[in-house]
Amino acid sequence: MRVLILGGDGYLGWPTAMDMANKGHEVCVMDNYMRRNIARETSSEALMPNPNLHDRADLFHALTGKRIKVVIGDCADYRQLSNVFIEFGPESVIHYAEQPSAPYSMRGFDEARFTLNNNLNATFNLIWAVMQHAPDCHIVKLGTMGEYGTPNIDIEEGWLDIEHNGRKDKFLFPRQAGSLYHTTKVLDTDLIWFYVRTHNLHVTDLMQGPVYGLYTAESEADERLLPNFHYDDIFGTVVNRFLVQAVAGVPLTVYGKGGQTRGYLNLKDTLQCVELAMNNPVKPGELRILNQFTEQFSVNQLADKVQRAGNAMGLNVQVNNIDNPRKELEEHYYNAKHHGLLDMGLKPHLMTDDVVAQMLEAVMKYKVGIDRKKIEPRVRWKK
Ligand code: USQ
Repeated sequence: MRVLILGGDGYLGWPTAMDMANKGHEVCVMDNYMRRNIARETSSEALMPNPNLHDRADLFHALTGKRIKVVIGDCADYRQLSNVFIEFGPESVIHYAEQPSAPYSMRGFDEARFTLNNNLNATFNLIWAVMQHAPDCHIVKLGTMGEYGTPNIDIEEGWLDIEHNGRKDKFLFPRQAGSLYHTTKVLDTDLIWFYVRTHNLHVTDLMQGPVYGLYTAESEADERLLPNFHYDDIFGTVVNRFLVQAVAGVPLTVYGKGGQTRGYLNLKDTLQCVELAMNNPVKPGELRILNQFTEQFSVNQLADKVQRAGNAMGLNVQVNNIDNPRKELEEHYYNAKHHGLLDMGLKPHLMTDDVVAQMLEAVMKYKVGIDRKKIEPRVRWKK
């Protein structure tokens, strides 16, 4: 299949590109280096060295004989995206091309406006590029579990059956996000659902929880192929941050009471989920929504896991409940359904003590590069 990966330089985009190319697909990645630029502007660079996309693709070719086509371009610019569609003719497109950081989106007016414009324009342009140049192309779009927020009822997979005044209908599950970034994903969903209803697009929306981990099959074989592994407060997700903190001897930064519960998944499982969605496209006029995570944990449970595994390795891991920079519920009900991907064949890599220990060992190899200034939260939600 010809697979176009938008946001192909990212933490998820690059491993997905290698995985797809290794499985025999013809892969093109498009990226404008937005994350690299924001990381430089905000002193949030990744832990491991990150060769640019051309160099990574050359290295991947030298190691595997397989090619990944690289386009440095901006999906929020319709002309650029349109040209890629015309030249490459994708049969599937995987849409990661968004500003993915909740804290960055809450930093101030410029960052909020950029996140809103970038994310909505990229999605809107993708919809139009598909309609104009590749109407049969299946869109696999990365949504986020954060769109649902933390409601006091069970979270269904995308949709909710409602009975009201004796009549029944099915609607998108209510969304109430906790950051401007997450809100742009809600707006994406509405935009996509509108065009699916009216223009027969076919779309799978993967509602993903926070991802953790460093290695996939390709980077296990050669570490120069590692993804951008962040541990800063802007791009680092909580598990990756805790791993680095444990190795650096910094007490784990549990925000507030630590009862915040989310659905988590291993980077390896993101690849499986995206592949399952791509290989099982939906019919035109259908929006399939799948909740993409494998296990639910509170922040306190995650801290316990990292502390236990770290201490067993002699790291003396401390945990510190610090003032929560975010506005979010710190104790709440959370029960999110996630059957769809399991039914399609997902084989989860769960967060066992061994898995945590392996990740800690991997981070230890890069300990010398840890910059402690990147760890403390620098962005506060206005309360
Ligand atoms: N947290 C801490 N300590 C930290 C960092 C985070 O307690 O040092 C807490 C946060 O307050 C939050 C939870 O851990 O309650 C998860 O935070 P996170 O930074 O790992 O995840 P989040 O900001 O929600 O965003 C990340 C990705 C985003 C993706 C989302 C999935 O950056 O792109 O959409 O995970 S979800 O969280 O399900 O919305």
